[in-house]
Amino acid sequence: MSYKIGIMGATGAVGREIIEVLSNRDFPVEELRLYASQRSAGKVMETPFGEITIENADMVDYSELDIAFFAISGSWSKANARKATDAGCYVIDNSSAYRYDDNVPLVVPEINAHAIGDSKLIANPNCTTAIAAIPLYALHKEYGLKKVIISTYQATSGAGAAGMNELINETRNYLEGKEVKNEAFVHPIVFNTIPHIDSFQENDYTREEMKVVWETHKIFEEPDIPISCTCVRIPTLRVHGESIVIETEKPISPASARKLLASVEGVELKDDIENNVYPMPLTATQKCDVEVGRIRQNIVFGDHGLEFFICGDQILKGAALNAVQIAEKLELN
Ligand code: 2RA
Repeated sequence: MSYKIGIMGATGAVGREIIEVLSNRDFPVEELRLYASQRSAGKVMETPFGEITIENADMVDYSELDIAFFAISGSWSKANARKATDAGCYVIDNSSAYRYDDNVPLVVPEINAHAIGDSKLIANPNCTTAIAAIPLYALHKEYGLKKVIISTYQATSGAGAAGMNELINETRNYLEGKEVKNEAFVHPIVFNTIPHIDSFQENDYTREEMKVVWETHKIFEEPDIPISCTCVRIPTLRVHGESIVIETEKPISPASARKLLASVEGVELKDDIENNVYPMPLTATQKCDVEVGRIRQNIVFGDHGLEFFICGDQILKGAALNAVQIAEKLELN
C-alpha cells in the first residue's frame, strides 16, 4: 500500500527536509504534492521523487490526500487542520497550534506512539522538547525523574531558512565591515548569544522555555515532574545543544546511565572525554540520532543526580524526522 502525501510549506527548511526524509526512509509514497504560499505556486521543485510543481496551499482539496504534513504557521494550521481531517486526511502538524489541546495527541514515536489512537490530527512537538525527550524518557523509566533543569544552545534553523540565512549574511557583512541588520532575531546573532526565544510569559520565562515543560509533561504523561528550562539562541546553523541536569528517585551512576543510553533507540552515545569525544553541532548535523555525552555525576544532587550534554539536528529529530516517524505509525487503510 502506498499513500498520497501533501506537504504544506514545502519550500521552507522543514518542508524541504520532510521530502528528503520520506525518500531516505523509503516511505511508501504513491504521489507527492507540494504546497506553499501563492507567491511560490507554479514554481518547480527538484525532489528525489522527480520535479514537482508547487501548488497554492490555500486551494487544497484534502480529499485527494491521505496524509498532509503541515509545516507553515500556527494560525494557518488552526484555519486548515480540521478542514483536512473532516475530508478524511491525516494531518501531522509541526506548529504549536494543537500541542496543548487535550484532544490532540502530541507524539514522539519512540515514547508515546500509543497516544495516536484513532486521532486524525497529530501534533509534532517543538524541537527542543523532542530532542531532550529521547534520553530523558529512558532515564525516567529506569531511575524516575524527580527534577529536570535544562539550558539550551539553539541553532538559527529554529527560525527556519530565514534564521540560517540571517546568520550567514550577518557573518559575511560583519567580516566585510558592513552594517549588520537583524530581522529574524531580536538582536544580531553573529558573534552573539541571545537568551530570548519566542515571547516572554507572565512568569518571565519565554514561551520556548515553557513549551519544554508543557510538552514533556504531556508526552511522558507525567504532569508533575518539576522541569525548568533556559533557552538561548547561538550562532550555529542547524543543531540544538542542551545541557541537562536531573535529580532521580533511584540512585544513578554515570556508568549505569551510559550503559542504558547506549541501548536507547534514537540515541548515539558520544562520551569519551579521554579522546575529546562529546556531542557537538558539527558532528550531529544531518544525523537522525541525538548525540548524548559529557555524562557525569552531578555534584549538587550527588548519587541521585546526573548531568549530560546532548546535540540533536533541529530540522530532523526536532521536526521533519519526528513528523515522518509519526506517519510511519499511522494505521492507514
Ligand atoms: C526555535 N524551537 O528553535 C524553535 C523552533 N521551533 O526557534
